Amino acid sequence: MKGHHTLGELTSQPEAWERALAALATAAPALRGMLPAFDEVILTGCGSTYYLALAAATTLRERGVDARGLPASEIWLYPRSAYRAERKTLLVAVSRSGTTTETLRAVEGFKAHARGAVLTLSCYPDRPLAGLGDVNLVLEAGQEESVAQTRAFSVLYLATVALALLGTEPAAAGGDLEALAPLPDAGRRLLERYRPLASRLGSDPDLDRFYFLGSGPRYGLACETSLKLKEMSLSHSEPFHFLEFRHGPQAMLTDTTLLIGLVSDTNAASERAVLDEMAERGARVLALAERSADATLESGMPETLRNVLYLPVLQLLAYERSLWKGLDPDRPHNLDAVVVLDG
Ligand code: F1P
Repeated sequence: MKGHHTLGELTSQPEAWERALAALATAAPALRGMLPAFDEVILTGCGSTYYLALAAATTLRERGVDARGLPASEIWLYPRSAYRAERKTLLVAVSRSGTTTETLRAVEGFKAHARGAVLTLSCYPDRPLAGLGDVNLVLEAGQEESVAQTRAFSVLYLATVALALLGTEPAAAGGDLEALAPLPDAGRRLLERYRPLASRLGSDPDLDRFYFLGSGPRYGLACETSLKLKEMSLSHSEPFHFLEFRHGPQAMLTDTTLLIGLVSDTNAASERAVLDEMAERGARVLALAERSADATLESGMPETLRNVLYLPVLQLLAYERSLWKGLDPDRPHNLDAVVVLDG
């Protein structure tokens, strides 16, 4: 059956999050208080895991950590612009497969030339990346058969939220993984409640382009969910920071556009204003927010901890669009699960 693996991986995310949270609780002593020892944290990956790095870096910055997200290829090929040897840096390398060439090369180069340490986040214990770090976290709950990441992404992203919670100074708010415990139930509810909405929009013949808007940590998630739509359904899809959409991209707006907003609490008014304005110009809108939206998260959790909940409905949208176009979500056109470079 087309999309069999993707659907299974996508819908089993709440159980995978439960397993991941248990694994992270076991790993907590290695992460607790880890970050203040470093001048800077650089997070890296490729494709989905690069977008994860962007989202995670912003979450860390929100908690007072000097953090950046970079594609692994930039760290490998442009080390002088990526990090400074005199700064004590933590490199957090993220990869589902643990075998992506650029990520392995980035870590090897960093270990040879930088001052600091490496934390790896991956899903398979026997793959090369899982042996390269000073601390290696393997989240087996993220393993998957499909090419496009869904469950792996959310599980690895959760690991970075745990790092933000545990790794910052004890004085910082939160501080414990208990705060993440409501996520699996909230995820279950979202998957059940919004499957029909995702299916309706996914099979809507009057849509031909999709723009994903997200700010703060949600920009990385907008990039990832936009990538899902591209990979699985070969649709025209782009991510933007919310207010950036007015600065050019809105020229592309048509009445066949679906504008998808990952709306925050903090800046809800400014973000909703963009969606409303574009709706007036003819776009269709899908807003996701904690409350009062087309899809509501209803987590009752602090904003920085609940961002993973924006993912399931949008992953479902990509899956449904792919099926509607007669494609196989498990096997995107022209893509392999891992990019391994020769030489
Ligand atoms: C990263 C990745 C995937 C993408 C593609 C190629 O892999 O870029 O995100 O979907 O199929 O590989 P990984 O390093 O996280 O395993």
